[in-house]
Amino acid sequence: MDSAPIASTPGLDLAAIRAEFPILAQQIHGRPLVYLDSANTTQKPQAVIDAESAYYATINANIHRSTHLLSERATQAYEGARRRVQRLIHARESREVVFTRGCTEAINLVAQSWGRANLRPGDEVVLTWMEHHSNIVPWQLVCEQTGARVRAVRITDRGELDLDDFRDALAGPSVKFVSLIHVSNALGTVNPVEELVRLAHERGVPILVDGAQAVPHLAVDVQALDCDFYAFSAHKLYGPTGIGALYGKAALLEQMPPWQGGGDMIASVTFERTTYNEVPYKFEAGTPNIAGVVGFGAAVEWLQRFDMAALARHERSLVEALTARLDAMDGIRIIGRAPHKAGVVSFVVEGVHPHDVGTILDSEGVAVRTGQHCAQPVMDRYGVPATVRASFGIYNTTDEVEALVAALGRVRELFG
Ligand code: C6P
Repeated sequence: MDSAPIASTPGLDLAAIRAEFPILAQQIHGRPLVYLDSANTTQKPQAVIDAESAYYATINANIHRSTHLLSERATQAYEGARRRVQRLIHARESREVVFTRGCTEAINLVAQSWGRANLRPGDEVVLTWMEHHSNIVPWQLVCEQTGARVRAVRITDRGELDLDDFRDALAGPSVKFVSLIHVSNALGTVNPVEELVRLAHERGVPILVDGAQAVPHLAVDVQALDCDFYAFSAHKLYGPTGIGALYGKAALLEQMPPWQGGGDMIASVTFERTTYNEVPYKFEAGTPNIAGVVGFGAAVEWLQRFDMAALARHERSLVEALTARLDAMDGIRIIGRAPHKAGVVSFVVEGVHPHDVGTILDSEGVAVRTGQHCAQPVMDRYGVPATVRASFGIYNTTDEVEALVAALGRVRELFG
């Protein structure tokens, strides 16, 4: 497969893109690597690897706190990355971007800061059955602390949000916050976020959007969406692990109390009284992951070289090609049939546990994720213990879809 020319896709030179990812040239169990696990984490282009290593080789210093030149350069690199992330999601101001360890920490920040300050016994936080555990457990924790409770909106058999149930949930007198996923990591469903934000705002309720699986696939504009918070991770966006961002409307971030204390987040400290730094620094206690932020900025810059509409079309064509091929095979059930999907195809093979499927695919060089995908309620909803999930990134090809289908044939041979 690696010697055949790579089929081109309009607007994207796939052979050139793949050549930028050193890891993709690897053999796994003696076969060309077919990496179909980008929803878990994407591979990194050389530009991102180089940016982190150049940071350590030439700039490394702590930020915001020294007068020497290296520290000034490190601060510039860090704040430059913040502006890149701002542009990526079209935030109004760079101070609306808070760096976190990732999407999970961004959601925990809002739950612990906004939630603890605003939730009272009997209040409701509206989630959906589609959520990743990262957008369930932080809310359960803050509900335990405040006496509020979680309500989950139903999803349909096709894997779409039940809009009537969403409206019903919002109609209750106790709803104080909505937090929901933009693109489902377990089903691939793209939720109509603009509409959902509008409905929440009609009731005067703020809304957080978990964009971990959206930002890599779609052009996201937080001002157009009008969401109050938007959370995502760099590592699903061709950037490093351990770094991500929370977007928050400036007016909300300003009202919110800090959630972690330490260096850099303060204005003045005495034993009698401490005052806090301005937004976003109020939420970035301690020495941050500076190299990670630099890599995050490099990943954003790298991704912005491409036309996001062409990227979305390319990934959609891969989802459609795989769906058609799986539908033509006996004994395969696709979980998640929403008409608007991005990046993900989840399925089960009749009579074979997903982990066994994953192991056989791996022996053929095909890397997929199997399990609950940190979305146990989704598995419960469709009555499956786990699924096999193929997920796509910018570098995947239709040949790789065929490689997966061929490897599934091997599963069939082995399991009769
Ligand atoms: N989903 C997957 O294989 P972190 O771990 O903080 O970078 O991202 C958490 C997260 C939050 N929301 C959604 C929708 C996600 O998909 C994820 C991460 C990975 O599906 C790993 S569990």
